[in-house]
Amino acid sequence: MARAPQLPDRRTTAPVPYRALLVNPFYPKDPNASFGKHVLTPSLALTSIAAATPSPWQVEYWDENLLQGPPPIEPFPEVVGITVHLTFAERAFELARFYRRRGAIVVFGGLHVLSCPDECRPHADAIVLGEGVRAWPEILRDVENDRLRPEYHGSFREPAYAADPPPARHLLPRRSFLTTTSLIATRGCHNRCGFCYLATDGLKIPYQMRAPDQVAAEFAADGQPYGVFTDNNLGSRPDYLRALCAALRPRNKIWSAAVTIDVTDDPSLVRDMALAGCTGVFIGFESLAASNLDAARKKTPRPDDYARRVRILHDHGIQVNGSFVLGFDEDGPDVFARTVDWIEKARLECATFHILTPYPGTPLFRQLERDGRLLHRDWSRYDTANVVFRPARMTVEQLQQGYEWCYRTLFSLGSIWRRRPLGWRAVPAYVAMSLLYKKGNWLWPFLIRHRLVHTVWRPLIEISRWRHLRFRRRLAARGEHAGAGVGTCVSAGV
Ligand code: B12
Ligand code: SF4
Repeated sequence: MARAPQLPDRRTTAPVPYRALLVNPFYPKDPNASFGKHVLTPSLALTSIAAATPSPWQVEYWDENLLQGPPPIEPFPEVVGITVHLTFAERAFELARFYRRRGAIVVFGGLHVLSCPDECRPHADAIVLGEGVRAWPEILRDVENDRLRPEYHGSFREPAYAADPPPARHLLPRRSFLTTTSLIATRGCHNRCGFCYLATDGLKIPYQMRAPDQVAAEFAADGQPYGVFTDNNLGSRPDYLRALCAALRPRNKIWSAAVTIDVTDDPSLVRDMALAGCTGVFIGFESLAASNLDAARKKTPRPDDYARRVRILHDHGIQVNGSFVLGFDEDGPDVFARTVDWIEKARLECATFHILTPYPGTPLFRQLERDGRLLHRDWSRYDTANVVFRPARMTVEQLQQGYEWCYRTLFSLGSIWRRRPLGWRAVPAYVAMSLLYKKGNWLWPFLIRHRLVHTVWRPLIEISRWRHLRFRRRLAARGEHAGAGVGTCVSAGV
């Protein structure tokens, strides 16, 4: 899970006209966290643009992280589209060199192209800054007519977003993911936290929403029992979330989504979510210190109210995967034990930890650069698992070791047990899922390589869905407090 597949050293045939290949490059996996999260659900970056491919182009999809080797060279593609994030930019450049040298046209898109265009430009024949669904068909037409431009711009403000075609999920290898139903209903967020990629210079994403019925239909069309919303914040507009829930409810599916904790402002909204099939939420708590949240300009309820709000979600059968950022300026060496202790007391079923990471182009990056606190610009280590700046109130080593300690402690059998759901019926599924997800890093490479991910995970999902439907009937019949703890235990999120 640490090394990219080797590229073949063979002669290739001439590029086949109208043949396009889309590649998600390899990135090394953090051994402290679960390898399972990388095969939970795919990114929508490439399936979204694939859906806009004009005829007679044929498109193939390759995700190097599924451990099936390097991307294909037969038939040799005329165009190779690569998504580029900062952590795997170097691998993207290597792939680009490989395909360009053999005659393919390479196109880059993705977050890193937007934040560091000058770095990406020399490695590709064309780069796309921003939204790609409208640029992709234009690029292919320009290739056909031999008038490819070096740069294309896509606006995330495009009102046509609501009418985008559904992502081409049929291209995905279904057995390789827990679910191929990654969904996206909205983009943007009402917050603009200083450390978030949404605060990147030049990235303007107004909160936009797709028609609830259209999203629900997409969910049904993929035929899977479980869907994961990849939205930055599905709860930014409570009225919209409520309408989406109304559209999802008759489908009898289960799903998870990233939301901010203020979704609990109105417990009736949480109830609607539960009745619509929500079994898990991914919540960026970020920090238990209000001063850190203020410094990041995150508009959020106070940390001393977090536990009560978590209980509202639990009371509605929704499991909570909390995301915590370590290394804010107010964090001293006591932050690790304090955070893990709180997570156990609040009985969060799952949590992810992230070392504060200044993404290029964000206010946080500018501030740390100005203060001379950046340690290097090796983007491959800007993956929230490595310390890349000098922390204010501890040493680099303390932050690194504290981060690793948090994962070790939270993934221990003792902690898994201490955080079990209060309702005893939910405990067996929770324990099974936790062991697979948190203690299975020795097993995941085998499951991924042999495409057994879906087969192994699916029965647990089916049990969760079946239990959820029973719970939901009780919830609908009895009002708000029907019981606790039926979630899928793996909530959306990174
Ligand atoms: C699904 C997801 C994952 C999945 C799959 C990741 C993968 N690379 O395969 C999993 C769970 C495995 C994952 C893991 C991680 N992720 Co992640 N993930 C996401 C998430 C939630 C959704 C991505 C998505 O589907 N977006 C929707 C698509 C449609 O938007 P898009 O990617 O921007 O693509 C559009 C354009 O950029 C453009 N485009 C993109 N590629 C291309 C290519 C071409 C050729 C063209 C023409 C256009 C084009 O067109 C697309 C359509 O408009 C995003 C948050 C988000 N909502 O975007 C975070 C996000 C991308 N992840 C992030 C991070 C940090 C990680 C981790 C490092 C976290 C961690 N510590 O574990 C890991 C490791 C991954 C890595 N090393 O890069 C950050 C990246 C920050 C940054 N500045 O790079 C994000 C933005 C989350 C965040 N809020 O910070 N992730
Ligand atoms: S609330 Fe989350 S998604 Fe929204 S800006 Fe802050 S970190 Fe980003």
